[in-house]
Amino acid sequence: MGNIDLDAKIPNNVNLSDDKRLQRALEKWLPNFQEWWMDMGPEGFQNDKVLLRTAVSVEKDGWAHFDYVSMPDYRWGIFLAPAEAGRKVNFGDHQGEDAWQQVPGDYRNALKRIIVTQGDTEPASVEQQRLLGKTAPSLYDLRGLFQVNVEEGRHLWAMVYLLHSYFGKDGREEADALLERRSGDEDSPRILGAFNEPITNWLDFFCFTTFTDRDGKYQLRSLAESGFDPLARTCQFMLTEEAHHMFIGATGVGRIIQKTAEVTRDGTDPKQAGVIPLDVVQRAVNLWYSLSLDLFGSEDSSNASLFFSAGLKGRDQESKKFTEHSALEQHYTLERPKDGRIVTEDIPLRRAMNEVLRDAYVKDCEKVVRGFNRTLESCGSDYRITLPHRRFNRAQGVYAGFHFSPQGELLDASQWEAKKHEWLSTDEDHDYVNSIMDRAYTEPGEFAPWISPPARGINSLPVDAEYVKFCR
Ligand code: BYC
Ligand code: FE
Ligand code: FE
Repeated sequence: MGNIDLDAKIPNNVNLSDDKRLQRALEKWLPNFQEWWMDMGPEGFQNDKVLLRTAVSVEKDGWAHFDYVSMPDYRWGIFLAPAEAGRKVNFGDHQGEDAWQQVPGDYRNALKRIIVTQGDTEPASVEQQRLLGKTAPSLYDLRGLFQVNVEEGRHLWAMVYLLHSYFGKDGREEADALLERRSGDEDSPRILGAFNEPITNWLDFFCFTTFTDRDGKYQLRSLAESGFDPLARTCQFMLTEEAHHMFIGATGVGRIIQKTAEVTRDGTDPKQAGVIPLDVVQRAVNLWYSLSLDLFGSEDSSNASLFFSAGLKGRDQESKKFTEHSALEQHYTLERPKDGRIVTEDIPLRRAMNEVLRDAYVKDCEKVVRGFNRTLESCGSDYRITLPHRRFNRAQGVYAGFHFSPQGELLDASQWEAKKHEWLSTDEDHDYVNSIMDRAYTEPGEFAPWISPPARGINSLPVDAEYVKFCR
């Protein structure tokens, strides 16, 4: 069960060869995906051999098989976590009923929307990151970027499998549309805000994988609780890969601030030394954290209420962490701006499910930032990275349309205008960062001067291993 049929045209552990219709549909989609990958995937490195992790089984450790592959030959495919016998719907109005193996008719549209929204983010991130290889700080980091990219490509496959398998003709149309929208495109953008923002340098990339991939972790965890069993099993397996994306992000930011702290310990000006000033890092953290908070949707949401009632989308670790799974009687106390101040309001818990999930996310981000500050402390720096308040710079939900400081105080437009360049990445920040990230460092063991080497290499290899072999 756990083994993946790697010889098939589309590697899978869902017995694809037994379902000729589905196999035909996916084989028709495959060349479109390959074309999209060649057009929108990492530019300039498609022939090179990259030390990539590929899934060969979905059992513990089976998905961490390393080999040198060129990215277009990566084993994209369809891997679901093993089925749990007798699984039930574990929350909402259908609690205790058998988990659905087919789409529940009443919720078809809601479910399709969740899957399309999730699916859309995966290719979007590949598009956002497609030029970064040209300024990679090392072979180690180049490999990390490509590992993230191919896995996001595979996550797209995971959602397309669900659309093709369970949603008929309109599912196939949605799957096609996932290859047609483009990140940042004016006429046909990606669905969610953060996935249309440019990622022009490695500071943005590491902040994105720290904060935006972490939104992915929480969205996938809540979908791994779904009463629609194929979605739950798909997301459960995706989560195993997601952890590495966040590792790349958090260690990347950590290595940048480590280098800056070390170089400036004796009072050297960071820009003179060609490293990234810590306030530039702080502004990038503020930007990507607030963009990622928006991805949870509105604090008070009838969609979220429906998703929970219907058993489609649970809370973080719904089955493990909670004892009461109907969420019918409880309330959530929300702070919202009203008449120039913040007032509190109780809303039914089901309507607050986006905010409940965001709470778990915020806690996790706080932990990550404590790690950054331990690094600064151990390098003898007094600087501390902080997370802005969750009201800061929001474009979705009850705080959108207002201005808040990083401490969460309500500001008027002129106060905001006067300060925002201190709080959010500026053009000057980008110009400086882009000016020091002017080429790729591609000799084994070589690192750009603005980042520390990692503590250890990948798959027990040394830091100076040849993680990417160029075939030009
Ligand atoms: N940008 O009730 P509301 C990942 C829309 S990341 C633009 O507030 P709801 C990854 C919303 O669609 C994980 N629009 O929220 C990471 C709705 O539109 P309509 C991605 C937004 O419906 C890195 C309206 O506002 N997964 O995997 O509960 C690399 C009001 O809706 C935004 C998912 O998101 C926004 N930020 O939506 C690669 C899971 N936020 O219907 C990958 C699937 C809200 O009025 N998605 N809107 O036109 C969902 O479950 C939900 O759709 C949301 C919240 C979480 C997005
Ligand atoms: Fe993903
Ligand atoms: Fe990811």
